[in-house]
Amino acid sequence: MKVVYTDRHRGHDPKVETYLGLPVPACEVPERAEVIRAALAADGGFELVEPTEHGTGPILAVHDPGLLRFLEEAWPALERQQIERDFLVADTYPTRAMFAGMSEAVAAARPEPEAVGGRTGWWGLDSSNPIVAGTYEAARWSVDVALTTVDLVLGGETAAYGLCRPPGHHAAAAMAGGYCFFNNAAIAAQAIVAATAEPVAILDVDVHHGNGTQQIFWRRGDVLYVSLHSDPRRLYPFFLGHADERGEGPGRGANLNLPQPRRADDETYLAALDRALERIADAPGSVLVVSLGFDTFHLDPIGDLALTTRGYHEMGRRVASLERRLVILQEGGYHLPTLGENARAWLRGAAGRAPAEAPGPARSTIPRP
Ligand code: OKP
Ligand code: ZN
Repeated sequence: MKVVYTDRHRGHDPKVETYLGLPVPACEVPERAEVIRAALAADGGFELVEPTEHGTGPILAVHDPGLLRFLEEAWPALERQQIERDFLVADTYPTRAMFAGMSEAVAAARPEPEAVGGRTGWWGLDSSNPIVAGTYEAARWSVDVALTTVDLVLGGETAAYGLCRPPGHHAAAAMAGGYCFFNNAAIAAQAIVAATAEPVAILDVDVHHGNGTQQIFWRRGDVLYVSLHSDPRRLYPFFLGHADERGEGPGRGANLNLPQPRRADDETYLAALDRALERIADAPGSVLVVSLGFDTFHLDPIGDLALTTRGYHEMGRRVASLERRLVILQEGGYHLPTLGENARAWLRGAAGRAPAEAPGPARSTIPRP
């Protein structure tokens, strides 16, 4: 299987994020992509390819031009104002209650602030999403990784994997958040629709609900979004991801959320996955975009489910059994010691290969006659 990877993600290198206002070591770090790349390179069954540049057109097909402009300008604006710091995080957000009672027209006409602090809140969801000097460039390349993966699959590959970093599924049309700046999977899905005029499905198996992907395609009937995730009553992004969110207008019924119970294991999770796959099999289209997260792992520092490496192999196998072409894009997963093996297991399953270590009792090494 081809793996799209570039080292240009490394400039997005936050050392800290804030958790409830206090600095903590950053979770979404360059080493994530490096351990996955190393595990896949060592496997021998994967071929690494560099992404090609796709420009801003496919981004603007999904995102507000203001978000792109803000992300491009944020760091230079800080430098111009000689605000000395390693990372930028908002502290003031346009929370909906601030506008309560005002007509939609008045609320919608409030202008974007000029100060970079105000703009960061305007275009952001949460304060645990640091922007650093290299964020914009890395986020742009992450989109190019996704679009190059699309090119490979539309060019004839049955499946390809884009090692996107930073991830994307929390980014809405006009909002960054949750370690995400541009929505790689949404941009990829839109590019597939544009190139093939076929409907597309997105399966999101990150532990967090992909609120951004849901928002972008909420009123679209041609892009089905199906997500398994920890119940938002317990986990980020807290305000979306409930089972009763089903899409509206032409998108009515084209959004399926399957919130999972705390510590859900392989068996529980795979049963829910089968429901997700049945829904996708019922929908037209020949390409499936997978938002792939490994923060469902039992040791993940920020997730609360309990999947295992064997579970990932089985998940990959079941997703491939749909017999759709697969554009597999990396989202979260933060337990660095196992991230590489988990990605390897999932992708081997998707490629129809056996798990890396044979299950059951060790086979005899005595040569047979
Ligand atoms: C991104 B992806 C922990 C705060 C976590 C944001 C989580 C974003 C996850 N200190 N807040 O879906 O893996
Ligand atoms: Zn996640």
